Amino acid sequence: MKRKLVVGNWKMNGDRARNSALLDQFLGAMPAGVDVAVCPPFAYLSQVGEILSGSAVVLGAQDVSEFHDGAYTGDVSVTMLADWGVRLVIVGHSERRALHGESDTVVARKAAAALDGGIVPIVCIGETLAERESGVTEQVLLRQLDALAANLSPELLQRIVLAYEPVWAIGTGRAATVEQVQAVLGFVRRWLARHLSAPERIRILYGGSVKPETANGLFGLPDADGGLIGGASLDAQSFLEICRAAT
Ligand code: G2H
Repeated sequence: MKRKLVVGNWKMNGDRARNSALLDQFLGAMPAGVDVAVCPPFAYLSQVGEILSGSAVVLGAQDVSEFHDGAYTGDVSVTMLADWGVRLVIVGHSERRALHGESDTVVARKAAAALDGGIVPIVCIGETLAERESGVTEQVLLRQLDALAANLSPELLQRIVLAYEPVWAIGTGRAATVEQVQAVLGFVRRWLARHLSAPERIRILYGGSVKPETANGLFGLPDADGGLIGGASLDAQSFLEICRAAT
């Protein structure tokens, strides 16, 4: 069985004092047997990278430009992320898709840029509540996944991490049921099988209001290889409990 991966997505939260207190508490009790990463805002990558150095926790980022350099005010390139010691980057989070108009193609290009710079992209996919209720969940996922296959060679595709995050379960406290999650993860795994020679090697995470109480059930699913954790990753005890559930 693959080792599970638990990623804390801090979103636009934190400050120097809180970051340091959170990580001190977390690192002091971090369980073995699970891969863990945290993705602070860009502003704190340097601080968090220093705190994590020498620990087993991987430094991640929340976004990357699809471009390598140039006149892209406010953007951060993969080379810059690598310079900070970043090894994982979230791309296509639904908040970026919805609030910054990122299309499936842009998301796929960001994943390609990350891989080109030696950083593993965690590509987020997921449907909105309206899409689920109108019965088009699989079509939406297929559209998002097909954009990846159109922009990444099978060799590159084999190196990504996927995160299924139903938009209606993000930050709402309304987690998807284990049956709903497994149905989608199984669908994604079958899509991977059509495109890759080793689909089982891809890690598929679940994200969306994961809490210590729900982590065990989610991580026990046949196709769940870990979690992308937002709100609960800002509390050291909750994040520790979720990481323990993944061991
Ligand atoms: C989903 C998740 C982390 P939360 O966005 O990416 O956040 O756990 O707060 O729903």
